[in-house]
Amino acid sequence: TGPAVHAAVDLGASSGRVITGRLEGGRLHTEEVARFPNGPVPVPARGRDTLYWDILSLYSGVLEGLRRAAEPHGGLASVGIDSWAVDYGLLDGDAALLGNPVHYRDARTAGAPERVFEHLPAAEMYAVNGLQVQPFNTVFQLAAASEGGRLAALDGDLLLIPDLLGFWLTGERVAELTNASTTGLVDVDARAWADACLDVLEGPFGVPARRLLPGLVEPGTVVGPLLRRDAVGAAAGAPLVAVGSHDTASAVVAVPAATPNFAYVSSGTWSLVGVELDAPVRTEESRAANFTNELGVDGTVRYLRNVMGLWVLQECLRVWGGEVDLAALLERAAAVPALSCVVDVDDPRFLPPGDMPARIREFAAQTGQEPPADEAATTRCVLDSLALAYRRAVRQASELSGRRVDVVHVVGGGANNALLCRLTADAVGLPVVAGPAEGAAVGNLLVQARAVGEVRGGLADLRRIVADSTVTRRYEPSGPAAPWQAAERLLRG
Ligand code: LFR
Repeated sequence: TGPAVHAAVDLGASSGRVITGRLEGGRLHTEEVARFPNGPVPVPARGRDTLYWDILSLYSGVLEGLRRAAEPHGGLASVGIDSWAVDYGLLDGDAALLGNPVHYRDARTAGAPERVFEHLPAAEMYAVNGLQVQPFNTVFQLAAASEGGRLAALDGDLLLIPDLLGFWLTGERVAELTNASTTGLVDVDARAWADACLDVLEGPFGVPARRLLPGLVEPGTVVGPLLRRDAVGAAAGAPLVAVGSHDTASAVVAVPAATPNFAYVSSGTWSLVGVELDAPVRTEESRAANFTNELGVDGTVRYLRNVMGLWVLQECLRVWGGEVDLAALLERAAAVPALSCVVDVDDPRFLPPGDMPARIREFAAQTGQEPPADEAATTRCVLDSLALAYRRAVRQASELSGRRVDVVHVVGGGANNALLCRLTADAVGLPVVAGPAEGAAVGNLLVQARAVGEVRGGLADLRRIVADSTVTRRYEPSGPAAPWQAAERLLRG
């Protein structure tokens, strides 16, 4: 028999992938066996559209990917699923899916945080869950969804996206902890559901949270074997491992760092920028800077901030139409003078889908800047602005946590964007090490391999495997800091 083959299901906001991995001689060899599109689906409703995820199409893509992954090997050693965070499906008492999961970019959460804070003030909530305030945190989505007592009678389950797919594959209901920590309903010290937050949902908002939420499991837990040979083919019988099911948690496992003094940018649709800690930081300064303490693999804390990420560029490309050649566009963007125009990518106007080039022009006009003249200049504006946001987030993460940072690791699809990596090194003033580009899948695979006993050790050991298996690219900082400081002052005053 050949080496054991594991399969990672990694669902991102713009595509889903099934990637196999096998360990040989201390190296992880990966292969993409399936890729399927994903994205927000606006559906007309009274008043305004609702944005959904097409969960059934994702489920079909997962099934087909698992069949393909298993077939040549006559089976799989294990399977793990990770995805974006916060979103969920609701099941009724017969475990039937109740409606399509709503996309976190849907407008239903407008005003929801403020309504929740009337019952549990933001500072008190942060003391418990350590979480940044994003309007789409599950706790706020549930408060919005419950309007008019709509969820009060519900007697079933609430499952986050990877746990929902895992339930369909195994019949087992769990809440994996790294992803659950993004709901706003987890006590960051106890790594358990947080009574104070559940009470608010159950009282004023009438959401029967304790009835709906399954038991929490730490990443690395074996959930159960895949059922349904008719659906998953030769993958049937393989154990499903609850990996770091939040994609960012898996991506941070795959940072090929050799020391603790690193920052990371997990760069995909979002850019998650921060450091890895042993314990949460919940100072008032941290809360004011909207830094989050998400839970990581092996008892770690992912201390980070969400930066709007390549989403802004993805939406530009969508608006410009299908014919844009990204490589050529990036080449032209590289020739545009640096920092000609910058925007605050974290401005809420960039969160919903829409005409990003127009929003960028509007932002430029409001801040007294010359708006970008064409597609290349707009692209350069987005990349300069992202690098500027990374500079701020890396520095703040280091200052607020006291963790020294000597190097910035970029993992995820953005590791392939050489211009963005170079700008990041310049903006932060530190070396950037880019890769692996499939960070979440790599972290997913290694946590599986360890759970089924194929590798041993802690995060440092897993990271050595990543380093030995990845061709990384290094970017040294060049140029003065002054233009970046000036751009920062322009945005922040
Ligand atoms: C990245 C990510 C972020 C989370 C956002 C929304 O893919 O998981 O960590 O804040 O998506 O779920």
